Amino acid sequence: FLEKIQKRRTDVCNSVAKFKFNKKRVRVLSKAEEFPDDSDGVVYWMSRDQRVQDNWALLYAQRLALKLELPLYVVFCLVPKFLDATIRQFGFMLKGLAEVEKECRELGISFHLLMGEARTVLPNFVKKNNIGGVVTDFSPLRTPTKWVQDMAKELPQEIPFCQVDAHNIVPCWEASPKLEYSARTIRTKIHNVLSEYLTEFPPVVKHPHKVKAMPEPVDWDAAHKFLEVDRSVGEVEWATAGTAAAYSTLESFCTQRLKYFSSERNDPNKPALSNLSPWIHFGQISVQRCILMVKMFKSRFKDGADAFIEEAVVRRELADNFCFYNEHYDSIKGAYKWAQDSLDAHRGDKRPYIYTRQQLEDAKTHDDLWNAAQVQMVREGKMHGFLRMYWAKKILEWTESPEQALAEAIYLNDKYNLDGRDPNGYVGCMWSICGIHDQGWAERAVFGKIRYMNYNGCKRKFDVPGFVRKYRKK
Ligand code: FAD
Ligand code: FO1
Repeated sequence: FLEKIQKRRTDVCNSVAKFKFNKKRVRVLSKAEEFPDDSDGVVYWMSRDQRVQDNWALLYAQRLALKLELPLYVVFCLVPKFLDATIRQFGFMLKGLAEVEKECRELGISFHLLMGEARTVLPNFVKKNNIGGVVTDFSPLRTPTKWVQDMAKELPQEIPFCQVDAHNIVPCWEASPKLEYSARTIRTKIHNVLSEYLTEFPPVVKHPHKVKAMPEPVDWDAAHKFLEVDRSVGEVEWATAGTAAAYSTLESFCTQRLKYFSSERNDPNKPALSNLSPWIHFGQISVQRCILMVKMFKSRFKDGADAFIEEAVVRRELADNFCFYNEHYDSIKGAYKWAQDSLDAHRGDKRPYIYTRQQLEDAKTHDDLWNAAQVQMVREGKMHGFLRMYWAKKILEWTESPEQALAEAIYLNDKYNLDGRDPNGYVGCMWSICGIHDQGWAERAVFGKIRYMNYNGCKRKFDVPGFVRKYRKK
């Protein structure tokens, strides 16, 4: 599987220097566009896309470094806290970065883990190593966006600084120049240009231009000590961090689950999902790679492949579009007017149950299916996609207000899911609780026109007692 992928890259071309790089993936963030003459290196400031191969940002940085005959540095700036991430997510991320460090060393690329926000640690690194230009990757979320904006201010003005969307197949700013209403409106825009962007990747090659001295190995213990996070959340057994494990998950998906993906992906008792979201969230695998691989199986499993492309391309890029163009992407204020008005009109409706954050977190509601879904998320770090909708909608029904419901859903989703703290998550919670990317439905108590889901609806779709038995609280 791995050899097949590596061969496909070198078949495309044996070096990114000769590859026709699609400039629409790049945004220049600085006034400066040219490297100062006496530069001693190029930096790729890695953040969202934490992998070496199949990474358009790293490929762009290497292409510049090869052209200017300069050494290449990859720098990751570790923050002590990130939204509600715990040791569970940071541990997974750091293990994946250790694999990046190893792969960089083998390619003669200098990998550095700096501790602190980029604006406090990266400008010094740039000066100390006389770096002539910085490339970074793209996330539409407000915290990473602020990191990039602050960096653009802190970097010396003569240093070119650019951003590459290495996460989406169609770059977010190319897919649409505005906030899209639903999957229906963005789908056509994406499919119209997909063939231009869904290309093979050239390989990141062994870098010929040497840094003065390769860095000391990263002190991963110091990195763990540096974190100021909740250390009580257990690590996840089923998912091994890193790109190698991501590839084997992709392989098992294509060979064993893709054929059921279309028909059984909404049944939490059936092994039909790709299970790729933790590695996709941390950028340890490229969605573009996943799609290229799934397409190789399309002749055998057409429905599965089409359904996967819809989810992993259209739905995922729609989530980035929402967070990129709507600053209130995690607030009721970010919902459509019809939804805000409808939730307001039912603000005074009596809630059938009211639960506190602690009761929700401890899976102590009256609903055994909801509790089982919560236990699955806490225990395995990944709640089944179909259940996330039911789970979030019940939180709307069982809390004082839509604002509180959204806050609880986001808090729990970000704290326990490995794939949390992601545009997909904010959109998932907003879709469930205030109907973004959805239409209005028959008006009812509490929900207003927000799409309703209930226990009996789940019983019609899958074996609820079977799922409850698996995740009963120990
Ligand atoms: P698969 O069904 O195999 O999908 C493959 C990939 O397609 C996913 O990894 C994801 O990148 C993308 N995808 C699938 N469904 C969606 C969707 N509805 N919207 C956007 N992209 C999608 N996804 C996250 O990545 N992080 C989250 O924190 C998250 N929270 C959610 C919260 C709620 C309330 C809801 C309703 C959905 C949430 N989702 C989230 C979307 C979806 O549930 C997960 O992406 C999916 O379950 C991840 O598991 P998988 O990779 O096995 O999914
Ligand atoms: N990005 C960083 O550049 N530095 C970090 O220390 C960091 C920690 C982190 C922890 C959990 C998590 O889910 C994401 C984290 N990210 C970090 C952000 C990530 O790279 C993406 O930018 C975000 O997930 C937004 O898409």
